Amino acid sequence: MTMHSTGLTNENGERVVAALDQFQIETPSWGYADTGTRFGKFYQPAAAIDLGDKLADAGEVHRLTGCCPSVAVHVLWDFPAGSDPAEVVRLAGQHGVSIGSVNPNVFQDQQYKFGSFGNPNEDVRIVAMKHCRDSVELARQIGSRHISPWFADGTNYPGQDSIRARKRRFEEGLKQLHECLADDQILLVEYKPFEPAFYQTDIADWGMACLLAKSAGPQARVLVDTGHHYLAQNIEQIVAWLLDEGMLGGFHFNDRRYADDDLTIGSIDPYQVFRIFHEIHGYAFDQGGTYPEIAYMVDQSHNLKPKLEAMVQTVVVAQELYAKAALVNHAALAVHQSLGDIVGAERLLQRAFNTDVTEALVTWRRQRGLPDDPLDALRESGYIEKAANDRTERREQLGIVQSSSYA
Ligand code: PSV
Ligand code: MN
Repeated sequence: MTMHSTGLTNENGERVVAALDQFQIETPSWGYADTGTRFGKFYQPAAAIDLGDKLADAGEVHRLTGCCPSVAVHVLWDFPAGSDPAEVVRLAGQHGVSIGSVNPNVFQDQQYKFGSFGNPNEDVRIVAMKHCRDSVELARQIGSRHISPWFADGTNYPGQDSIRARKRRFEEGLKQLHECLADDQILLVEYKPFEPAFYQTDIADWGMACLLAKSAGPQARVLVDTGHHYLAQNIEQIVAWLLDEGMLGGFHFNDRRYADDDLTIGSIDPYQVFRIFHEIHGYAFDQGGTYPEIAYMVDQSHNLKPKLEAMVQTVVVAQELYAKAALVNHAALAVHQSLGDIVGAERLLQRAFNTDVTEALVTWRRQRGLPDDPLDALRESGYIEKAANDRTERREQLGIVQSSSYA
């Protein structure tokens, strides 16, 4: 058997390299800043203070991993009133990254107590629409293709509002928002079964998101946040259905043990992530090797792990699982499936999952001038210590107090 320089067979080595070459992951600006739970925050001296720090950190993650060229931004958090979009683009470029998805924020202000697009009050719906349209315009100005609103809308008690009326308001709102997209922009519709609404969320699952995206228009797709599912839910089945419907727009990667825990991807159930990637590779195989356009994004809250380490770890684990899933032999799988050979079929998945792809990843990185182990390289670089010193000094100068008040 001929061996590839990756330690795998030639065929498998090529599969891994081809898979990694088209797998890019967007990191979120909010993953670099101090975050907490509703009980409080534990501050980190190296946490980003402003967008400049976030872009610098994202640039460092891309420099180490070679696969994170863009950064997701949250409009209210990253573009305070008066900020200059051109300056943000320039700053991102300076750090070797670009601005990726634009996330409007229609959940934070007092006026959104009863929702945004689903709010019974038309005045609030108009304000929410204006903010979303402004976000689309901002995305256009900074050359960003993905508009990624997340709606915290819903109700907390039975009878609080008409579920059907809220659905209609969403249909109407998303249609209107879709109208102002540029030809190359994509509207991502994210769903979540609960929180902060605890009786019903207006876009509670993939089916609702898919219906709304279809009725909004041809440039709307569904965004699968891996943490936004009930525990026993089969996420890869959802992914397979969305792929088949041509409606899978992107992912927010994170892992969870209970609910929307925002833990790092693969930390709890790596086989689940592998199975999701397996569906994507299988779909591409059926399309003659062409991969669908999917925006892979991280959406995690690194409260206890050092933020940069958590981000690099996330990216490396995602690459590893994506590479493992690429090892499934789809032609052989189809034969086992047609014969009803359940054990043979499953063994193909298990063997791929259990294959050590470390050497293959190292080879891929060496060929691109990247460090063999991005996490070790980060730890040895002194970047985190320097950021901690610089940012602590800047906080003092700016009078920023990292108090442990409730978040
Ligand atoms: C909501 O839980 C969510 O997943 C949305 O994507 C938000 O934009 C993000 O988290 C950050 O709060
Ligand atoms: Mn999300």
